[in-house]
Amino acid sequence: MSGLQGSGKTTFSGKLANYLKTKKTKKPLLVACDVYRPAAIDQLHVVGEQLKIDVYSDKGNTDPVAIAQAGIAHAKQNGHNVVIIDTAGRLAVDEAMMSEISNIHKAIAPQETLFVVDAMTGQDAVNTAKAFNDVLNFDGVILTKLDGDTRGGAAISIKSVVNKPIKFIGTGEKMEAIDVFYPSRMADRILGMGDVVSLVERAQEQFDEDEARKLQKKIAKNQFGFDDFLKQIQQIKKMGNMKDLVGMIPGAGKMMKDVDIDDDAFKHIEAIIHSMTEQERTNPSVINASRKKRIGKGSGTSVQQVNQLLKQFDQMSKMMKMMQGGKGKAMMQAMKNMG
Ligand SMILES: Nc1nc2c(ncn2[C@@H]2O[C@H](COP(=O)(O)OP(=O)(O)OP(=O)(O)O)[C@@H](O)[C@H]2O)c(=O)[nH]1
Ligand SMILES: [Mg+2]
Repeated sequence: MSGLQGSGKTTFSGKLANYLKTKKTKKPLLVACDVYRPAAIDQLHVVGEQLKIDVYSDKGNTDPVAIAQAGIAHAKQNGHNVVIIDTAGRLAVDEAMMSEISNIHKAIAPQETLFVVDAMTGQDAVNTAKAFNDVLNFDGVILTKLDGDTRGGAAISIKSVVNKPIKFIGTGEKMEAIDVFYPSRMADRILGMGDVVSLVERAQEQFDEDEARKLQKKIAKNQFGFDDFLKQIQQIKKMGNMKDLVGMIPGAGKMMKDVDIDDDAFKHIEAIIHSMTEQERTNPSVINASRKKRIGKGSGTSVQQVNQLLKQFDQMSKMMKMMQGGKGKAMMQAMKNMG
């Protein structure tokens, strides 16, 4: 993994390891080759712990080439079949960084050398890409931070200058915020058309057929409670942050550009549900005025907010019940009533 400081190498190393582990059932090892900042090594360990992926590091060692080689040996001994080597970046292209990354590259001859670049750096990204490519002749580009305001126009320039494919894009700080790069989608993005295809894909990834079937049964039996609701929220959250998701809806990205979407839009809802007792969650009809007061207090919200959630929940339960019964028309009417 090569690239300038802060471009997102460490983050992407984690994302890629996670992607390979879950989608391709590989057993990756992350190797920390940043010998300048002890915090950089810790950062990779934090990522590894979070993802339950092994990390190899050697804090006392100041030779990144030796660490990379030892990392590969460690992988062989421990049954890993992919090694991802995270390297140190510098603020700007300089000789020291180039010779360091080039030495690592020569010593380990990786199957794949990736260049990580921050999409927000705009046309500067092109010069950096060229400098790294001259030294490494890398195999592909990773474009990070595409969740920001940038449209990613640099993608086109980079491709035209180094003529290497863009392989993945990073769309957020979370470990799930990684997408395979599709030129047509990028073209749509640059033209501001949103990315419905990615949105549907993300929804499909999080969709759990068993859970859905269980849920259906519960709805049919009128047993859908707040615990199930909480589970649904958690699934939506796994799809990424709200601003990302909204940005994928055609037209919405532009419209919502200046609207501040709380990354944790469900915070209040979750707090309210967490303040309910088991009985209240499974049978919300027991929630009377004094219980509402208690729940509001416990969750740091107001009785109005509790009321609002209860009302929404009630409407949602009715709607789900209608969907079950196949009463399409009644459902449309209910949706209209909800505005
Ligand atoms: N919004 C957003 N932030 C990102 C993305 N990728 C990385 N970041 C953030 O960018 C910052 C720098 O990322 P790192 O992965 O530490 O960058 P690095 O290239 O390893 O930096 P050095 O190790 O200092 O060379 C961190 O705060 C990340 O959370 C992305 O796709 N979107
Ligand atoms: Mg790093």
